[in-house]
Amino acid sequence: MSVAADAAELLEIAVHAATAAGRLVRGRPEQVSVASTKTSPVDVVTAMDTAAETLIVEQLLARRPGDGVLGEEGGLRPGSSGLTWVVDPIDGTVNYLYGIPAYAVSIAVVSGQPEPGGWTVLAGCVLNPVTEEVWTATAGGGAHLDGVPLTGPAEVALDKALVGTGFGYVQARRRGQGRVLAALLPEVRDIRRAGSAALDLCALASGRLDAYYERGLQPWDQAAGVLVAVEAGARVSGPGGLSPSEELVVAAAPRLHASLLLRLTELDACRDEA
Ligand code: LIP
Repeated sequence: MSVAADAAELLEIAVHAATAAGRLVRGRPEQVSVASTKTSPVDVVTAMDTAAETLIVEQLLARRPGDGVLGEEGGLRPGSSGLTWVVDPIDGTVNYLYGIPAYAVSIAVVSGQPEPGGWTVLAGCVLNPVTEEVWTATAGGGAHLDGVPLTGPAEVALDKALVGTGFGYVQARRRGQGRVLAALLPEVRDIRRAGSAALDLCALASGRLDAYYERGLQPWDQAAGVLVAVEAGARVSGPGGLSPSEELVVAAAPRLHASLLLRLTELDACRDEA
């Protein structure tokens, strides 16, 4: 089977699992409560995050038992096939907790090390259970929204750019992000904080944002969304133009990407404030 066919089959498996999880998550109980917290008291996990991840892992391993899985809630489960699924069952958990309809199921499959910079993302999908929009991409195969090809963000000047961003869960990180945001705000069209990196990267790929940047994204927050943005034609990098990573993700059309990355570097965007 050719690489493209392999990728198409992997994508079909991802979409199938995301659709099942989306159905489960959409059945949001009236009262959603915090089951536990992680890196800080505001970094929350709900019972639905865990239930959705369990369902996704079952679906993926039923089709591909030899693969590994890196999940936001369950961590890394190594495989023997050389492929690893990178899973965020609910990206935008705080939105989910508050009933804000901006959260997503994000599933990607990678070869290589299951970490940004060490992996090659082969296929990915991001599903918004509320709008039922499904963004998909395969490496070299382009990006689509509900099957329609995406052409990516427009090239605009920084001072005309609608910029998406987000903030971490730890105070020192947020202080640093607030410093950068305060400097950038008067220099752009406006800022949007939707609360889900996966949806932000897909919004960029769909031309609903001109640029996006965020420090602190975990592998599962960015795996599928970065592939969708890249395959739609955006330039996506980390600091210094290297691979996108937890340090920083910057995404936009090539020229805007260069000016935003330069400005974020000047603003020392990768420095937290103790
Ligand atoms: C969220 C990201 C978002 C970021 C939040 C959080 P989660 O992921 O998608 O961009 O600003 O702090 O990391 O925790 O909902 O999976």
